Amino acid sequence: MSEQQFNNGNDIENDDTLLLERTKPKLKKPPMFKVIILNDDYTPMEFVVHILEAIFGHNRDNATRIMLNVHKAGKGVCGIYSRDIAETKVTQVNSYSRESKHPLLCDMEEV
Ligand code: TYC
Repeated sequence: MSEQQFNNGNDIENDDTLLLERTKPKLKKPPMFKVIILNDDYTPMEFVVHILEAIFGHNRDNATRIMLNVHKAGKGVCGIYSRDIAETKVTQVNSYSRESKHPLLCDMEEV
């Protein structure tokens, strides 16, 4: 087969080189995930603030603001992470809440 038959029309050619250029970039950006905390009627506000500080790294003012927003709106974003980190945080929150006998739940959704 001649070199010409490999050329899809997007290539740059001269006498002795053939540079194959991709039409699409090969790598897609990895998806990112929002970690969402859900309101309930029983988990103490202080426990939610503690979770937001200890697991998501928020300072006390931001943790309190996020907690109060979830209390009013029903749910809210704790942070945005790669799939693995988001899954780990969701497991940490749900395990710690269950161990502490609080019904607090957390989930993730793709951005
Ligand atoms: N609604 C809870 C209360 O009144 C507080 C709370 C806030 C619980 C946020 C969960 O994700 C939550 N004690």
